[in-house]
Amino acid sequence: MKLILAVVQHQDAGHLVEALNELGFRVTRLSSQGGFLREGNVTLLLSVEDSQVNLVIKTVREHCSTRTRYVSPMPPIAESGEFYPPAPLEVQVGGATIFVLKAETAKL
Ligand code: 2BA
Repeated sequence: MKLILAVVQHQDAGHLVEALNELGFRVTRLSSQGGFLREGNVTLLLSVEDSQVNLVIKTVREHCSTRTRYVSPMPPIAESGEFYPPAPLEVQVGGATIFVLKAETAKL
């Protein structure tokens, strides 16, 4: 068995969970937050057979898009009377960040 953790963007999570359910996968959806952008994202938990890992990854790839975000860096300490606002930093987010871990499942 494998435990798959998939960090995905909110916009993609609904369709992705539907698709995984239609394929027969059980999914737990957790609200999470990225440490860098401090924006909400979604972490999906799936326990699957080893042979199903590739199908899950393929399905995630099909439903998750890369998006561009712009982050405003902290302004530099201003010299007397001078102010140069820093240019926004372009950041590519997604499609998804996936972790695959060995797992044993027990249902109590
Ligand atoms: P965030 O931490 O909010 O990161 C959002 C995006 O910002 C990242 O997209 C990446 O392009 C950029 N980024 C993150 N840390 C950076 C840094 N120190 N310097 C420059 N740019 C940085 P993704 O790589 O697609 O990650 C999307 C989300 O997936 C992350 O949100 C985080 O919640 C999760 N994630 C990504 N890598 C992870 C890891 N190694 N461990 C745990 N969670 C991870």
